[in-house]
Amino acid sequence: SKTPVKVAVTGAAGQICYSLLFRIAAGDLLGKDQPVDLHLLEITPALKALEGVCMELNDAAFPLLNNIVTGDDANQVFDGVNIALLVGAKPRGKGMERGDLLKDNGGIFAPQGKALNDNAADDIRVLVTGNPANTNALIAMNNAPDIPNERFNALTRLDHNRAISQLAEKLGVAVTEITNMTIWGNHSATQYPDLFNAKVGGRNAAEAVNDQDWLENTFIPTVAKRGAAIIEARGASSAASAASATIDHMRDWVAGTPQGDWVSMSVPSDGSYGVPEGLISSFPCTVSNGTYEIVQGLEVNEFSRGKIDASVQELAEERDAVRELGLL
Ligand code: NAX
Repeated sequence: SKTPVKVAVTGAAGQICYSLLFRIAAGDLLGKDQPVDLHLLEITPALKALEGVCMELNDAAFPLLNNIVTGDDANQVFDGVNIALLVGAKPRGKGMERGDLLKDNGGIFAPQGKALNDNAADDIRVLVTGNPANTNALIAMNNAPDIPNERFNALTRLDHNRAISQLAEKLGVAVTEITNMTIWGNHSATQYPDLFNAKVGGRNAAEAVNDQDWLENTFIPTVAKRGAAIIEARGASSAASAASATIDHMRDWVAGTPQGDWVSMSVPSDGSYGVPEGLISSFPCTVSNGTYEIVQGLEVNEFSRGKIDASVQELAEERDAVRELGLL
């Protein structure tokens, strides 16, 4: 039988992980024939709650779940891991300044980047879900000099999936009819979901919609503010859908994207589409043989250009702020 893949997950006692860990153990991440070891990191006060989650994981008797490692020491928990899903982060409290948020998260993602650098397996792939995801990924990447930069991604797949769902609903088609969706920029309210390069049943999505007012004033803000709408409705932030998107991103990074389609991944920019190198920004990406590439040559019209530039500008400001804090 296959050697188990070691999957590290942080924030393991939190609400996203209450869905995510069970999906991984069920084989949704790496396939129904691939055993997994879960390496679960939490902060000390949450270790008791994590013990409860582990009891439930064991109670599910997942055939693919080979072993569980838990702890509050990143150097131990990240030992030999092949995949790291960095979900745990410091949420923005009431009245908290953005600078404080970046600083608190820097205190998490700088040491975790270093711990990955020093302990993870050579083939380590890192996906950051914890917010501010793009900048947290940038901090981790900059604190892991021995891991190639392209191994650090951030999650914009939930935004991508939300955009597909909203468009399918608008046009009254199945989500499977929607392809070539792109989220550009930051996982934040400035993100840009692009219908000009998306397709519906093979046809251009912006043309199929044929309603610039809906595109600009309903579609984009609905996708960008969906997180707040979930909180308003559920009384808690999106968790199962965020877990599902985290699975989607890493599964596709490992197993590849379908022919003719692409997915949105926040990856270190190589300068494509005018996004400065050194930022981790969302792009349309294809994956084959475990390696992703930014899709080249897409048309960026004037409307799209303005939206992408605004979101990338925000990423640059976040980078400058964490650089000033000495986190890069
Ligand atoms: P929870 O507050 O339920 O869980 C977070 C967990 O992380 C807690 O158990 C906490 O103890 C743990 N934690 C804190 N610091 C840690 C550290 N240094 N090491 C290990 N664990 C640590 O939050 P949850 O709803 O699970 O969300 C987790 C993160 O995902 C948040 O930052 C949230 O903003 C972010 N999200 C990102 C999304 C995306 O699309 N990129 C969407 C969903 C979600 O909002």
